[in-house]
Amino acid sequence: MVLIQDSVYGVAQTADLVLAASGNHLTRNDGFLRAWSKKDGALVFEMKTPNNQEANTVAVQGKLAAVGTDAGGLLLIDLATATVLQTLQGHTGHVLSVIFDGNEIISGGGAADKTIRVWDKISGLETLRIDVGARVGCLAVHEDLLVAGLGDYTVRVFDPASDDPRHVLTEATDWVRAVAIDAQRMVSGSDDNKVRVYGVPSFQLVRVLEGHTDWVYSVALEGDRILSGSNDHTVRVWDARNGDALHVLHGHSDTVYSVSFLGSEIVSGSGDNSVRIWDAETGASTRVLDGTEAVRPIEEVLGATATTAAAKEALKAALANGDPAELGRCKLMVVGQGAAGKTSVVRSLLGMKPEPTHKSTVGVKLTRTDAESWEKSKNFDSGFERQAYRAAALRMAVQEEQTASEMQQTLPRRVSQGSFNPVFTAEVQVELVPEAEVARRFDIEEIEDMAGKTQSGQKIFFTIWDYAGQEVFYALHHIFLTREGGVFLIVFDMQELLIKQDQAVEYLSFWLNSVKLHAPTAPIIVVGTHYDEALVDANEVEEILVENLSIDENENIVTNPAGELSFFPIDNMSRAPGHASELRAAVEASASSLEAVSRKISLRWLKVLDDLLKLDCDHVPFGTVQELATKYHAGDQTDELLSFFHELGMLVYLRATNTLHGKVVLNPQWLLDKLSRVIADKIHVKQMRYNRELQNAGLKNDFTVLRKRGIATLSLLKFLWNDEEVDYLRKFMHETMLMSDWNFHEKSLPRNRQNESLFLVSSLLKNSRDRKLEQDIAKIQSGLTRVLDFSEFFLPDGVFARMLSLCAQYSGEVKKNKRAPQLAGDRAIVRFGLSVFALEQDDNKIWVRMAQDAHKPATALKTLVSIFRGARDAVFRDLPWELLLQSPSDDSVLVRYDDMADARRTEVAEVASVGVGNALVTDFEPFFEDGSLTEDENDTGTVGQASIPLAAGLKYHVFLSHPSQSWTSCLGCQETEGNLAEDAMKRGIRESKCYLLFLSKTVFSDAVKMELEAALREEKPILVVHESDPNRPGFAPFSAYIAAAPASSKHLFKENESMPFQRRLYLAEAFYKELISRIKKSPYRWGGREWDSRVQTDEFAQPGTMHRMHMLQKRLRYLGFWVALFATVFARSKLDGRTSSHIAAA
Ligand SMILES: Nc1nc2c(ncn2[C@@H]2O[C@H](COP(=O)(O)OP(=O)(O)OP(=O)(O)O)[C@@H](O)[C@H]2O)c(=O)[nH]1
Ligand SMILES: [Mg+2]
Repeated sequence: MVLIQDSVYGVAQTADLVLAASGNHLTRNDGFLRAWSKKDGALVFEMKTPNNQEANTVAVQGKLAAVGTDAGGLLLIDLATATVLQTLQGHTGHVLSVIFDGNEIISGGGAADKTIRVWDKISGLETLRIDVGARVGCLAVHEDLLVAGLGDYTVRVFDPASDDPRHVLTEATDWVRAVAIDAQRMVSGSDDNKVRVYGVPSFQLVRVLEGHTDWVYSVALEGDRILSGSNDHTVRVWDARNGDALHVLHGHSDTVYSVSFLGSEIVSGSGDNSVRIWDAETGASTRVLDGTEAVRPIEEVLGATATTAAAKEALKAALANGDPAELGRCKLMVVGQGAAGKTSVVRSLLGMKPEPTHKSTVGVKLTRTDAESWEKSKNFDSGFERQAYRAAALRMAVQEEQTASEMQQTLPRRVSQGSFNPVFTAEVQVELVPEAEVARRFDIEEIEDMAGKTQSGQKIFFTIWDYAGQEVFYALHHIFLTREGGVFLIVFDMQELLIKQDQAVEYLSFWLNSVKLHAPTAPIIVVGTHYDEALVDANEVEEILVENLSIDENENIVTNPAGELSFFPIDNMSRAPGHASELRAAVEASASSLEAVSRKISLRWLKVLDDLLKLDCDHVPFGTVQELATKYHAGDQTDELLSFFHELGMLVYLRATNTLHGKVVLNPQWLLDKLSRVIADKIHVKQMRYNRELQNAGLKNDFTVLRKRGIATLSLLKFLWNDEEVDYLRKFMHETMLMSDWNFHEKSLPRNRQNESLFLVSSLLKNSRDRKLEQDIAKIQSGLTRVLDFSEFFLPDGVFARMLSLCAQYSGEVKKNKRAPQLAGDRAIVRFGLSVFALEQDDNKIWVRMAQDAHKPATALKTLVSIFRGARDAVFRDLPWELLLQSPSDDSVLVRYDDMADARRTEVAEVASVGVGNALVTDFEPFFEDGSLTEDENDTGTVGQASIPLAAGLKYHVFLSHPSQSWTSCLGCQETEGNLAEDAMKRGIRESKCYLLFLSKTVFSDAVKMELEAALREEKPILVVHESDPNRPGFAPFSAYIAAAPASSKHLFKENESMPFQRRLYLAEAFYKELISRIKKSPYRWGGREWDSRVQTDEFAQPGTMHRMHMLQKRLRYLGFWVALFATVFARSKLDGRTSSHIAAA
């Protein structure tokens, strides 16, 4: 027990307890909540505020206390166990007032916050926020009326119907610091020294009580008595019926900040650091409490704790509602140069003994741990049971007094407009665990045990991703460095930094940039290893880091309080038990600061994860997860829950394309191991090269070709992947642009394998040491030259390799004049048919030089820029870059593309060049022969149209559904407004061969529903195309389309039958190719004819990386029709109609 040394700002009472919240304005760090037994005045509870802020206000409900502190702190405390049940986060400044209202907590913020917030007690979620625009001095509630006394001199009365006050009372002439309300009256106290009494529910002023000689800080109501406490050091008791002053209570020697009235007992708290209890009848002070009283356990006052039956009920309710749980998981990503000591740092964190020999990590190594003990955890579980216990214990603590039936009703009902927590909806009760299993699976006693351990901010489990440092693995980074759920450790060898400063600094800079690019807000902890080396001086290292990398200015970097450093020096060879303790503490603190880590999720999500992990598979189809989620009424959240678990490093779920999205990798290590069998560096390759099995399989030569030239045979891939999921892994690598088709003759293959599929793994290409390639590049007489300039930030590893990959793919698809590209890691010569060009990377620039005699150079360049955008998007969207044009008349002049486009638009003659001086606009005309370059995604180019006759009675090939913004922009249709009149729409559909629907987020408007019905009635074939880019505004997960589709046509929407659309010039033709091949494979016969050989498929056939299609509900007559359809669509045909458009035959 400690003497109260600070002002008592808030008091509250129950029949048994008196509570006081205190703090110190001067020290600002001494907040306490205390409670005394009323019976004998014993001190039964004492808790320092966990955030070290002064406690301004307290409310009590049974065994629960709510405390508002400075700096936005609002805490729900279980008095019985002295634990913080919930930390309610949201207020931005001091919390000045708090009250309980049934299952809700209502709080008011001070001048920096000016809001009233309503919180759900169980979930801890904010369910309503009212912005009142003034300091909220005090709150009171009676039935459905909420009263707030404000700093703008008003009292406002709210009801649940609206955020707008029902009454605004303006009688006070200064701050209103106090309000109280019951069925008959509402009382306010203000800085004009007056207490005002209003009638309820009229809120008419009844009388003004005068007597206080200074500000009125607090008021209370009990029956016909009014109580007020003031800055004049007195407490006054008034008769509410006539306004008579009954008692003036003298005793406090400083401001009375707070009063409470219950039965015949008055409690007051004062700036004289004491709490007084008074007899309301006599006005006598019966007890003075100052914190020095004898101490007794609170159980003696509160009585027995909950029963097993209550625990069971609480568990059932928590499961049924899918109560919120804090997952408490974090992804710890360890990166840095090869042999920097990354794995050793992980070992230090885990308390493992030093490993003096370097066993280089392959790919990425995952370790799971919990932070409390920093021990490797053997069993990786979802934490579902633990979280269910916690939720149940929380419910028990929060809801003891309520009956089980009420418990089911406690989830937020009033989620307001802004819906702060969209994931958490529990209108439907779900049996997460069957009744019979509950008893078997859960140990009810655990809940009772847990009652005291339900603090928020529990221990955190880490999934440690130890990345290999060798450069070839960087290609994997964009896939596995995640944005929100993780902390980064950038590890470097301090000795290396001191010896080879330039190189080490360059590496560190690369890593800092990479992390900034992939996770712009993630905490970064920089770790310097080899602290044991004699040469190493941490201050010298710090100086180098500050000087060369301005490491001290990077706000994401966690500073090391010991020695005031921007990094954490460590000796990984140390056997001292605590040698990593500072690092551990920094990791834990950074993790708990992450929103994703403390985010509350539903137990339903956890149950989905739990079921998935129980399957004990390396991977499952997305559909499996969807089914599970649907079972637990979270089907519409499948995508979100998977993305969340992905961010926290628990599984791998990528959404960029259908293949990626179609499989959820539950064991990331499985995927990482498979990938790093192909993308391996030379240390690991050595072991493989002499592998018996490889020789026995006759693949030694294949392996050499892969290592030397990045070309893999299918047999080799099968061997490396152990014949497991070869198709998926191939597609995975394709779609993450790690691999592309290699459609060229390979002479090193034996004759009997000449037809085998080949692939290019461009990240294995080494920088050129090939004189021949250099000479060949030099020989190219360059025509148009364009530069992709990244010098504003940096050019991450992998962009160039991906460009090569895509170029090789595209080049292999062109039939005419096909020749294999000549490739190296930093330069290449590629042919797109008759166009030859050179690609070169130097520093932060990529140079693209078309040969002078290139066929259609402007078109080829345009395709290349589109390819680059594809590569950049795969690596990182926000990567800044600029497109420069080299003057055809003077090699030394570079001009920004945007400047040039502007100049042409505004018809000026000259434009500033990147260096000095001006350039003539007309010189650059050859670059603009094929239109604009800036956004190929709005301009998918032109494809020759097939002339396909239409049957009699038909006027159009396609009726294009209500064109959405995204659809029209990608097709280049003109924007249309309004709807077609119903009969025009019906006529249009009747006169069209088919109906085409492009799915985007808000597709199912009434107009589209009508069209769809009309098309169904007319038995028109319906073709569905969907937005496939999750980063576009029109994107929605497929489940959302299905959910939104009208019942009559739901059966049409199956993901595997819709064709994904990608907005890339170089992919446009692949779209047709896929379409045609699907139709070829289709079981339908076309009007009795087989595939119409007259259609020149080659014209359209550009094998692509993707695409599934089709959605043919009805038979189609002619294949040619489809060709025409897409030819027409992509040819930006004249569209006719308003919202709905008909695309005429060519
Ligand atoms: N003396 C000393 N040696 C260290 C320290 N940290 C790591 N080493 C040694 O440095 C070598 C490389 O350490 P690793 O932890 O395997 O390096 P890594 O960064 O994981 O390497 P890759 O996985 O290949 O990228 C090993 O031989 C370690 O024993 C240290 O603090 N002091
Ligand atoms: Mg390692």
